[in-house]
Order: sequence, then C-alpha cells, then structure tokens
Amino acid sequence: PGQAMVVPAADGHPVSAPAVMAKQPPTLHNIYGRTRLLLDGRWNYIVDPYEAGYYNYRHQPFDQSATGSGGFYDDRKPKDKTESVEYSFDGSPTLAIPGDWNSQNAKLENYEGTVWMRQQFKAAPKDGKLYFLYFGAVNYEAHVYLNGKKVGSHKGGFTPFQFEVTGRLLNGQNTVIVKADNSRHQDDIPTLNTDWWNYGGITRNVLLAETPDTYIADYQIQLAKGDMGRIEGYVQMTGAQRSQDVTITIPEAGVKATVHTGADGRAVVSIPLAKNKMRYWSPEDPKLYTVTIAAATDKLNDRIGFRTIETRGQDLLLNGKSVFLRGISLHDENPLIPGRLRGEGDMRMMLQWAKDMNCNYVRLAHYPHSEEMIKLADEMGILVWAEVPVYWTISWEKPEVYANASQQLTDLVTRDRNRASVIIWSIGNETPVGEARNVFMGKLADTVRSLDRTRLVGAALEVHRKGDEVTVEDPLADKIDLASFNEYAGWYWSNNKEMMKFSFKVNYNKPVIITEFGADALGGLHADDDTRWSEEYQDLLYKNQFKLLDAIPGLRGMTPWVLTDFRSPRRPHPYYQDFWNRKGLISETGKKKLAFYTMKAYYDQKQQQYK
Ligand code: GCB
Repeated sequence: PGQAMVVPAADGHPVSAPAVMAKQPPTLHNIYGRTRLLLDGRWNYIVDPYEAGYYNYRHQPFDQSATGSGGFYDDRKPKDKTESVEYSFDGSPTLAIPGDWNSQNAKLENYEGTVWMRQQFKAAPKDGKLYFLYFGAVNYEAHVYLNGKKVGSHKGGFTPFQFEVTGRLLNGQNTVIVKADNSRHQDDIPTLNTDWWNYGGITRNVLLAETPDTYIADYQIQLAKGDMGRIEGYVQMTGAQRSQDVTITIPEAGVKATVHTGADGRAVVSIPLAKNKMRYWSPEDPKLYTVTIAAATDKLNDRIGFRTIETRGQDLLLNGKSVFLRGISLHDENPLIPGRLRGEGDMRMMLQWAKDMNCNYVRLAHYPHSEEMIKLADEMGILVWAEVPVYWTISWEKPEVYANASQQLTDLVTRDRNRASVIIWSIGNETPVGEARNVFMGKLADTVRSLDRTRLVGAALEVHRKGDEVTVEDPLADKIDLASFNEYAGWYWSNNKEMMKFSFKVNYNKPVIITEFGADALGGLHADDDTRWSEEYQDLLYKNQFKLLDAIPGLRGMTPWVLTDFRSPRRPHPYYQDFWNRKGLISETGKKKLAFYTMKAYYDQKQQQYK
C-alpha cells in the first residue's frame, strides 16, 4: 500500500497469477529536468461503476488470470462483424488530463468509483536509455497498463509515482490505460471522513521520462541546518556505473565541488561557501540559482534557493532573522470552476490572492499539492507548510495503514526536498490524542526527520478547553518543532459576543503557529456582526481573533482557514452552503469578503513589526 508496485517485465509469457510484485526505485527527483514526453491532453474514458472492465463475472481480476487479459486495458476492437466487444475507447468521450472527472461531466460530480482512461502516444525508444511512466498524482488507486500489459498499481491520491517501462515501449504507437478508483475506505490515507471534495482521476501531469542507464536518481542541495556558510546534502546515483565523480556547480555563486559516489551510488555533499557570495532566498528576495549536477553518465539542472530555517526558544528564524509567518491556508481547488487546480494559471491565481493579502506564507492543506505549485512558491517568494493527508481519525492500529502514511510522507519529501519555499513538513491535522495515535504520529515525526534534517516538523494539533482557558496538551507537541494548533473560538465554540472570554495558555518553549481559525460567511450576505453567515460576522471574528492571539507570548504566525470557499459534501445547508465550506476570505465567484481586507491590514502591521 502507498507504494508503487510493478509486474515483472513482459518476456512474451503471460503474467502469472497472482503477479509477483517488485519494489520500484524511488520516483525520479526533478522530473521536469528530464528529457520527457508529456502525455497530457484529451484521454478517452469509460465510467465503470461495477468494475466490469477489471473483474470477470466471478469477481476475479482479469489481470491476474492465466492469460492476464480480458479487461478493458486490452483496448480490444472486434476482428470482424461476428465478434462482440462490449466497450470501446474509440468513440468514448474525453477528459482533459490533468484534471479531475467531477468537474468535467455533471453526471460525475459526486461519482466515487472506477473510471478507465486511455491515451495514445508515439515513442521512439533508444538503446541504452531507461524509460519511466510518471504520474504526478492519481486519486486514489491507480492500475496502469501499457500496450495491454499491466505495469503496476499505486495507492495515494496526491503523491507522484512511476513505473519503469524500458523494453515495454513500442517504436511507434503506444497505448497507456489507467484504471483510477476514488472510492473512500476506512483504512486509506485519507480515511472515509474528510471536509473536502473527493475529486477523482488523473489530477496531475503524466510524463514519459528518459534517463541514461546510470542516472542521478536523487539529491539534496540545501544550506546546512542553521549554517548559512555551508551547503549540505547528498547525491544518489543508480545503475551499473553508480560509483563515479559527480560535480556540483552554482556558477553565479562561484561554487564548484566534486564528490565521488560509493558502491551504493551515494555521496555526501558538504560545500563551504565563500563569504558574501550568496544571496539568500527569502519572501522579499526569492533568489533562485541555477545548480548543475553532472556525472559522466548523466547531468541535471535545477533552480534552487538557499535559506535556513530554525527555531530558538519561541523565536522562528529565517536566515538567522526573526520572521512572522503571515499566512493563509488553502486547498488544491479552483473555486471558480470548481475543480482541482489545472495548471500554472490556476496556481498563480491562488498564490497571487495570498500575496494580495500581504502573505509571505501559505499552508497547503491537507495533502501534498502539486510540484508546480511548490516551484511557483519558490519563484514568487512564499513560504510553505506542506502536509500529508493524515487527517482526523484514521486506522492507527494497522501496520499497513502506517506504511501507507509513511510512504506518502516519504514521497512528498523526496519530491520537494530542494524547494526553498518549503520550511515545514506537517505530519497531520487534528488527529485525536490516544495511545495508538501517539505511537503512529511519533513514528511519522521520526521518519520525516530521518529524511530531512534541514526543515521544521509540524502538525495541526487540537486544543483542550477547561472553562475559558485554552491549552495544548498533546504528547505529540514534544516531538515537533512548533506549538501549532487549530482553534475555532467564536465559530464552533461560543460566538462573536462571548469569544473574548477565552485565553490561550501555551506551555511549550516553541514558536506558536495558529494553523486554523475561521468563520463561514456567504459572500455578499450583509447583516449586523452577530448574524452568522454574514460577512460582518466573519470580519468581527477575525478582529477578535487578532486580540486573543496577540496576547499569546511566542506567537510567530498563522494560517487562518481559508483563502477561498471550497466544495465539501459535508456542508449541505441549502441557502448558506449548498455544499460549499464558506470559510473563505474570497467567495466562490472570486469576490474578496470584508475579512480579507481586515486580514491584510493586520499583516501590514505585522510586516512593519518584523522589519
Ligand atoms: C478543521 C479542519 C478543516 C475544516 C475546518 C472547518 O478543523 O482542519 O479541514 O474544513 O475545520 O471548516 O470546519
């Protein structure tokens, strides 16, 4: 679970049942730095609620039968008029990929189940090269077939995965068929219960990437923890010649260093920087350097920013200087269409809205957003809290559920570990304190630290209320770097009139980050500020919140809930909600609500304070 599985390369013999699965190497880091073919565009699709294209009438999977065939992935056409075939991709409607299906066909708005999608493409595979079929994300479970043969399956809706397809590509026309299933299950990550739309399908780019047979699989080139004078990281080569010299150059910063990878293909990187040679990345100056990593057999370019992030007591330091995180939470959803963000334009719109509010920081809730989004944050100078969908009450006791969560976290870190914008890895949201959960979350914290020492570890914790006193009492707080929590004073607890009675006592010597507060307001609904759902209510709640929160010693940032209204099946009120969560500071038509301007004024003031 949570991990790409692959069927052994087809050798002319039928795949035996059940297929033997082998572990794949980690997904390629810096996929956009590779020679690649984008397989995006219009894909033909077949909606298959009974999974007739996957199971036979005895409910046995076709792809595990003796012949391995019989499913829709055969892409069969009748040989002549005597033959019946009950499906056809030819002539079926198409979906724009990347793109969820819910927003592209009104009948699929609420659909949860299987859809088959087919794309055809031309390839000219070269000898001595490796080929990878790479998916930015498919929600939730994907089975992938190339030219009628299964290449593997994957679970997890927001992280990339790949299958090596060297030797399986045809010279000329190729067909890739994906079975995507967005059914929710208790034992998945996320679990059954969330507060967002369960958009299904191939929601991010699909690529065919080419690498040399010995290639740079992964690397980290970042400043060492708390040390602005040294680059620290590693390079990982994969392939027969994996032990070789690798040179890292950053021409603009005068950096050039050669390391030698060992028998395991790995080399540690530690490069001292000359004094005053580097412009450090920050929201005010999001400087990116071209970094080249070159081995004899492979070469990659990246655009990398260099900055440090650390805590000192309750202080939060970016490049050694106190910073206040002027943030906002957001979903990977375009409210205007609505559906998952479809590309750079959608992403730029969302991040620009955050900037219009004078934000220097976003919480990309509640799951990994796309790689392009993180790159845009790098470029636009926006700090990022990145999260995995360990949300609410998942199955804490089951080892396979932990393995899935841990894999999603690993895939997120593997993808984004060179992005300067990402300063915090969040291991979950509002998970309920309890023995099995504490063990589970504690292990996730250890895992993420073992993957990346340079960033902070956070989680959106819950608070305890004893009368009017609000505290954080969670053993997980000891394992993370921040006192970070959600609180809903004035909305779920109490109301605007009475919320000022609350006081926060946060007894951790860590920076305090409010990961959520908020109130619903229907855009354009105006009333007095005691009236729920009005813009005035939301606006006053924000003003009250600022007073309550400014009284917390150690307050170093916040990401109110949420930038824009977003769709949620949990929100059925016919007039106020209509299946939208209305806590946005921007409405579903793109109109800024009153509280947007209040938030901006508060951030303008914080910016002055932390100049
Ligand atoms: C929360 C959740 C968020 C919800 C929000 C709400 O605490 O973290 O996902 O959407 O509250 O609006 O209730």
